[in-house]
Amino acid sequence: MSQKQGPRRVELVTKVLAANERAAEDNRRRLREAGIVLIDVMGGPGAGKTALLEATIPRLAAARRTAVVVGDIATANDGERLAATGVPAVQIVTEDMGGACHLEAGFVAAGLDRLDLGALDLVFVENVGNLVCPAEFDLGHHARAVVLSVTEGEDKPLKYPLAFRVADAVVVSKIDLLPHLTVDLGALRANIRRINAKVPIFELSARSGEGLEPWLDWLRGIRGS
Ligand SMILES: Nc1nc2c(ncn2[C@@H]2O[C@H](COP(=O)(O)OP(=O)(O)OP(=O)(O)O)[C@@H](O)[C@H]2O)c(=O)[nH]1
Ligand SMILES: [Mg+2]
Repeated sequence: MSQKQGPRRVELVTKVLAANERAAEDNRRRLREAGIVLIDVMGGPGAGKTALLEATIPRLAAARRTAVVVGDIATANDGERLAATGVPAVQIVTEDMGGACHLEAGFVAAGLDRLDLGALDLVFVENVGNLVCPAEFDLGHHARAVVLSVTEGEDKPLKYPLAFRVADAVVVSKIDLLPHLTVDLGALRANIRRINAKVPIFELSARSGEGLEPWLDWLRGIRGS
């Protein structure tokens, strides 16, 4: 990049983030007025975000009226999977809006527009599968969880630190696969701790249900603003 482009690019990025911050504040106000908690679920492609929500939503059903806003670059596959849990699910396809590799607060606002907020306590956002960009955008959420599957490698928290730094919880997913892998779970935990010393870590399997209860307890404990 030439020196000429540098400052202009910085200015543009600053404007994009400032516009996002205003939209995030609007979301926060709307959610506060409706008494809704918003939880953003991030993670790389295939980490198990949708599977985690498919396992989580029915188990919270008695305690929380839940809906989901899910972002993908293309397809409504995840929206259809999540709607099958019986809760309202809004699919955001970013290809229709420039192909963003993350959700922005304005996209989430468009998702909230399509929900009956008066009939909800909890909205999950499943962010676009990406361990980098989603972490840069405030959505007006109350908490953020990053999902990392045991097949992705112990070093990922060190290589993609921002997602782990901004996370309020880390879900280590697919632990049912551990007998087939050589992954060092101790090293993975230590790497998460190097980036975020105090973050709660939930090791679980959406497939077998093992380890889900502490994650559900954490979710139940999140309060709105
Ligand atoms: N064995 C096992 N497989 C899982 C588990 N969770 C998810 N998977 C599988 O991992 C693959 C990806 O799962 P998804 O839930 O689609 O992952 P995702 O993070 O939502 O993917 P994107 O939204 O495309 O980024 C699928 O084949 C799932 O069946 C689990 O706990 N155990
Ligand atoms: Mg998904």
